[in-house]
Amino acid sequence: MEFDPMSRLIVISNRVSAPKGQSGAQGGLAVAFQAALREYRGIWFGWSGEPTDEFTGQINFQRSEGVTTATVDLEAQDIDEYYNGYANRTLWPLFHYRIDLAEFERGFEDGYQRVNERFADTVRPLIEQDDVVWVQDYHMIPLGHELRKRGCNNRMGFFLHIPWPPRRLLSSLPHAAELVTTLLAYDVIGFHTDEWLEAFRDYVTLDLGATMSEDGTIHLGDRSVKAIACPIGIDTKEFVEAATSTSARLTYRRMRDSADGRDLIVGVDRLDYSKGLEERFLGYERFLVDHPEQRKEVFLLQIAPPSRGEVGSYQRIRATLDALSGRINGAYADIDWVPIRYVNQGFPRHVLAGIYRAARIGLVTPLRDGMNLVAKEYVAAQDPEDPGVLILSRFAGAAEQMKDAVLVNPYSAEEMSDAIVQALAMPKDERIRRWRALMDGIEEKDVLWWRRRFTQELMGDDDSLAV
Ligand code: GDG
Repeated sequence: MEFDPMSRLIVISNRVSAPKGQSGAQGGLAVAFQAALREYRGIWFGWSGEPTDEFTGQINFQRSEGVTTATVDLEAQDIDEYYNGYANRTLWPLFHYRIDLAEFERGFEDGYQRVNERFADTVRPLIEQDDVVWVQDYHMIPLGHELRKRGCNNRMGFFLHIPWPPRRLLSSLPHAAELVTTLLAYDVIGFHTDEWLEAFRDYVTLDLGATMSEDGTIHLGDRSVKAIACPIGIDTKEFVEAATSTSARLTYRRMRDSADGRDLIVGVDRLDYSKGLEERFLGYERFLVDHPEQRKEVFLLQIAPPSRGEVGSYQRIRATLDALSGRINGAYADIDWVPIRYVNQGFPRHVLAGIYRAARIGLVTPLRDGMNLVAKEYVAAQDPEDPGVLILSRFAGAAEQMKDAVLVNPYSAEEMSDAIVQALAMPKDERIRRWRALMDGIEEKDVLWWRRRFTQELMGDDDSLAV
């Protein structure tokens, strides 16, 4: 398709981040969308994050630094059923292979459908004839279909930030076929990895009866959809700068001083069962048990800001980790050493960057993860002359790209313990060689690459881009 210079980009996601100016550091994704919206004079639409007594569809527009955001408030029942319900109690666990945690309730399904219809009704009048629409993530799967029903013939893309589950697993979702069929309303569907893409193709060909042409286009009825693997990156340049900023240097010093000559192992994750924190603590405990001579040579700093606290499975994982960190510390601590510093709060990005840089090991061990940006941030923050070692779960989407990390099976405490030993003993030349290869990867495919790769497929606007 030829790029139309008149096309605007309409990004739609559950939550929206307005630019925060020079002082407020933001995640790479927010920065990437804002840059895209400036380039294409677009609008970023989504839920404000706020409740309202009655849904009116009234849009709150804000314009800041060349970016227009448009947000709506949702009723408490919508938030319960759509966000805390279907999105985070049904789809999130199921798509992360946790069928044991998935809750199937008709009320959630109805709420999800209702909110997607409300979003469609609200955003539809904002979409002009030549606009291109890009919908984000599992909260909004049926939105494209709802927009088509409302006469929207624009180019529309969808990106899934979490894994796509295997076919047999997805079949356990009531009305899975209907839900997946709505996805075919989009023109382009993006996943982080080949693995998720293949699982999606399996489902639509084997369960929905779609066919696939040689270039990977999926055909079902009158729809033809391009499904691609398009791995997200971080804003690598910005993160390197953050890691060498004055504030990061101060944090680095503070960490080194408090480490008192010991090696720091760091983990940074939203407090989520998919991130494998329990298994990480158990793997680290295995290391302490198997290598008593190394015990007081290291410590683990686990930063885990709480998330989705209204959902029962998140309350339970939090309680489990409180108990487990307490037990491990009680069992192995000495008067001058504690094995785990477990911190339930978030930190500014430049502080995180300084902590990453001070850490000899980045321990990133999700049980399942669409991509995992922490793995990439850890690499970007390292000192090129003396880099640390990334230990990465095979089940993170990032493992498909980051083959020079020490890859582990997070379910195996022994493998995790061995990987820690290997990383601590790794000679400097091997650390540098592995880090360089990882860094090359995240420099080449950063968040800008990701955004351009997807919009190129959607808008056909940049032939010069290497794919
Ligand atoms: C979803 C998918 C996919 C964490 N603690 C703090 C903090 N963070 C930041 C990290 C990182 C981000 O949050 C987490 O990103 P992840 O990729 O690890 O995970 P999800 O939130 O689950 O994101 C995931 C991603 O979407 C993008 O497609 O990679 O697979 O699950 O940037 O640094 N940031 C600050 N303080 C903290 O304490 N400032």
